[in-house]
Amino acid sequence: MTRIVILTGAGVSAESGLGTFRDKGGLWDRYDLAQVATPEGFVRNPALVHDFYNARRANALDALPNAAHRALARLQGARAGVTLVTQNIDDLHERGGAREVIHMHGQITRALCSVCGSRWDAPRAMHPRDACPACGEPATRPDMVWFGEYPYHMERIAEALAACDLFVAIGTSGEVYPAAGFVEEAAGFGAETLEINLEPSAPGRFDQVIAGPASLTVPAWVA
Ligand code: BJW
Repeated sequence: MTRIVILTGAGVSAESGLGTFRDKGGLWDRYDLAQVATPEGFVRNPALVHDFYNARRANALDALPNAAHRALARLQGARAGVTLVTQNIDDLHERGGAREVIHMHGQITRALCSVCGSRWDAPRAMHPRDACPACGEPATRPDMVWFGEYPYHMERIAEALAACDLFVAIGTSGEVYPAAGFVEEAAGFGAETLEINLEPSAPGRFDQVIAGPASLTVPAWVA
């Protein structure tokens, strides 16, 4: 059995209408990431951060999975040994039919209490004074990983990287760690590596590259 780890990024959801971060006109051109995607920014101005994520939650819930999400789900359904790790906080892999997705940067549809650590399904809009259903503290935040925070499920991902025969990165710029280091980690354990992206993110970093829009390249690769 060939064991495959697939890492997806914002590019896989771009053709579903969800903006990427670092492309021209992307989210970080329009918002200051220090204000909206760090724990310090949330402490300074929780209303601003909730507004940012409320708008993105609405967009994510209205978006539909595209052919790339569906193709990855088909691959995972058709064979054993496919670990799908996403940096995306949308649920388009699940709605595209994937049976198991590791959300290393959290999920926009979930809420987290920063006092007691409880998690629950987020309402469509969240507000700074929302009380935690478990402890009652008005300390709720979107359940996601901001800069300076420790990504989720790292032990499980490390195990999959160490055991895989093929590592595939799809639609990610490879600028944000620790995800950006997965290719070297997998290669260090002997895996072949493949990048599928609009354009190669870092020439020479992967053994092979397939360039083009994910909605075309991913179904063609999976077929
Ligand atoms: C298409 C396409 C189409 C477009 N088809 N493709 C040095 C070493 C190690 C760490 C650091 C370091 N210096 C600083 C750090 C820390 C920091 C970091 O990496 N900073 C860098 C900017 C340098 N990292 C952290 O703080 C992380 N935590 C951490 O490191 O903890 C310590 C630790 C160390 C070691 C092990 C374990 C832990 C946390 C990072 C959290 C990132 N959070 C965000 C926000 C989440 C919530 C939200 O969504 O708002 O996650 S930032 C943002 O970037 C989001 C994304 O998941 C992430 C990655 O972006 P992605 O997906 O790659 O998108 P883009 O826009 O960058 O790229 C899109 C790509 O798609 C492009 O390549 C396009 O070409 C392509 N594309 N259309 C195919 N149609």
